[in-house]
Amino acid sequence: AGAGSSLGNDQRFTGMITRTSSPDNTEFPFASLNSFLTPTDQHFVRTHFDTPEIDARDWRLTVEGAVEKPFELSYEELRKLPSVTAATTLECAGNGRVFLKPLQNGIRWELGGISTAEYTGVRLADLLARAGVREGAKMVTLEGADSGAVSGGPAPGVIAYSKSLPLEKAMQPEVLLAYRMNGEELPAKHGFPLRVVVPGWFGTWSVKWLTKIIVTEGEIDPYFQTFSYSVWDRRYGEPSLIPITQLGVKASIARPARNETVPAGAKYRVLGAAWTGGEAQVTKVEISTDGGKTWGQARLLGEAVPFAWRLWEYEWQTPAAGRRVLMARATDSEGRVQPTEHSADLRDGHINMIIPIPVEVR
Ligand SMILES: Nc1nc2c(c(=O)[nH]1)N[C@H]1C(S)=C(S)[C@@H](COP(=O)(O)O)O[C@H]1N2
Ligand SMILES: [Mo]
Repeated sequence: AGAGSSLGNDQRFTGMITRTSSPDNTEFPFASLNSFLTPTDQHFVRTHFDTPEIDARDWRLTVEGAVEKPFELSYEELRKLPSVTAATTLECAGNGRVFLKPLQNGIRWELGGISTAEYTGVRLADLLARAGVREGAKMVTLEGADSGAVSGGPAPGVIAYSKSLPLEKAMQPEVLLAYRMNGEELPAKHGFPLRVVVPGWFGTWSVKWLTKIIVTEGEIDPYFQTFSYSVWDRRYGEPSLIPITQLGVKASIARPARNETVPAGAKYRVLGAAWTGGEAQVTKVEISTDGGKTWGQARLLGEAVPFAWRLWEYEWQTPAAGRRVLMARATDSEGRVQPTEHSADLRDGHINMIIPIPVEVR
């Protein structure tokens, strides 16, 4: 059950779940979780605009702004640079949104707005070093080739999908510009020819179809990290909007699925995944099969992989017939415990409260 291997039993892939088809937003059916790495064609897809069609021969990546030596790279040049390969879990900030009360606008992800893949690419830090970031620079804007008119509330008209990463995070060795996914060429829907992978932070930072890297001396928080993908921060008293960054500590139950019927008086293998943000590791997953009254400990499978989910299992001796509610709760190496309730300050993203899974024992 470690990296790459399959859990072998109870495979139940029933097809991807289309949330919207134009633009393409597709959910991984989480109940079919069966391996550490999500097969590429089962990886969830989150797009805000139409998927751009890019011919790798015409595509260029430019590095510009507050740098000593701006430059551009072709796809071929890029692939000749030293590369690294690492598994990363991407989670959409809206994963689990359908379980928020009251129901929120936005894509109604259930549990499968999350997947794990192995990415190969160059370190963003290497390209920034080559360009020579100027003293005092603060942010690194990553711009995708996709654009469109955003709607709903104050809207700036037609904009590209872009994120501005603090320089400090951009320089971390785990942040990649990836051109391969699970050992194959990056598919169009996941950002061909090149995407950013920002491990430990919500998927929104991992800009697909990357064409521009712009270093700025000023601090900026563009549309996709203020109007959306932001949370209320009350550190200094007044609520102010700040971009979401690190994933929350979270365990999700894959099997049984919601409202599944499980046999009474039998051994049932409860299975799921758990993950957390930044550099932390999941240290514990607890399971309740009685709606949160009592908790037992799940077994963590495989080995801890930095910036990736950890699969877990729990053997449940099922009771006599009746309704039961299962819950999973993760704890991480920084002592953070998955909350029971969603904080309203986290708005409709950054969803990591415990999600009860009702089942029918029969
Ligand atoms: N250019 C671009 N990059 C993007 C997006 C987008 O709409 N355009 N969506 C982001 C969001 S919100 C998420 S969760 C991840 C999803 O990556 P995936 O589609 O490969 O799963 O891509 C991010 N990168
Ligand atoms: Mo997302």
